Amino acid sequence: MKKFIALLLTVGMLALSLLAAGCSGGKGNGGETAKDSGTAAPVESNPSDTTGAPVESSKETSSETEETPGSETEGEPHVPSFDTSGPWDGVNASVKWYIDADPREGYKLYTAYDFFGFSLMVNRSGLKENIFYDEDGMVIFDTDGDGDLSDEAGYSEQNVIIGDVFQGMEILLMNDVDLNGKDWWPVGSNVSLRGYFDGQDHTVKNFYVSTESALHHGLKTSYYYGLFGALAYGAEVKNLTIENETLKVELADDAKNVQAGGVASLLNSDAGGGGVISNVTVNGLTIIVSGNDVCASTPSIGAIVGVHANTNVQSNITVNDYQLIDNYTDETHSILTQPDNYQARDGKSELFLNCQVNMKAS
Ligand SMILES: [Ca+2]
Repeated sequence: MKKFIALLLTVGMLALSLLAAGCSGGKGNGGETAKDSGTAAPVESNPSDTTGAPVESSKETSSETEETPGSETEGEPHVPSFDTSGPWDGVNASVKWYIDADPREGYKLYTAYDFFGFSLMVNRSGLKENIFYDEDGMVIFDTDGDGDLSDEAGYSEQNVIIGDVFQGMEILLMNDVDLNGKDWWPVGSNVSLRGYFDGQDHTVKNFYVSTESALHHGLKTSYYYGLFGALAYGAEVKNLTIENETLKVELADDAKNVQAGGVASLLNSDAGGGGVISNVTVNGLTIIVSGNDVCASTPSIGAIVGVHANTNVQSNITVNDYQLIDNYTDETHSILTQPDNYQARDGKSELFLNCQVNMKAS
């Protein structure tokens, strides 16, 4: 009888471990599927529904830990896992500004790492992928590419949030940030930003978006090129200076609906409230379009936005030193841009109040 029980236990444990192996394998696969579905169609689903409860609970736990700092001061001084003060490294991100925030005061971005954390939160919201972070609020990435985050430094299963499109919320830029010439993932690449971004007269400088950029950060393909991708549901971008921006639009066989703009790629339709840009200056914008592809639809290129698909007035926007380098050789789909260069299609020039685009002197 004892032998029989021991046998049962062994079989049971074997089954359990098989189940566990199946689960961890499924995690990786599930992630891939989420990425695929994110790219297949524009995701305008219900991110507001998915952003509710877990966000609140994560904030509660973080504020609880803040109220009991006593034990930490007695031990070794805490050394942060990462120095976020300098220019962006093109990889890492912080969400500390989010988990510690009182949303009533707005979400405050202080560093380039915070700014990328903002992009990551919006874009992962579209991908429906969780964001795990360490005790300093640095996002944990799968550095060894095995599809498993639990083997990464600083991982804790409790420290997790889901993405957010910031519907009706204010996001404040508190400093100038240097993106250091790295591959930028436009904020709202596969889902629209819905919040109010106030640059507070600060500058975001030195960034680059190419076909590869989204790939580097977890999305296979993005059709959006700009500091911001799509703005919708009343999203705003205001009081900001952008400096030294390059958009490298390479059109491949599967390219479609490519939209590139110095500030944002797409101001979405009026459904829910469109998107609004005001008081933004771009100093130094180069858009390079290349490729030769009969399958691609016409790429929409504008110095301010690629496509203005709503009836909101955009105001006080200036682009200086704009350069459009056209190496696109598809005879059936030449680049689409309107004579004023503000945009490529849909919006009327009357919807751009007190705006100008100054070409780079050749
Ligand atoms: Ca890993």
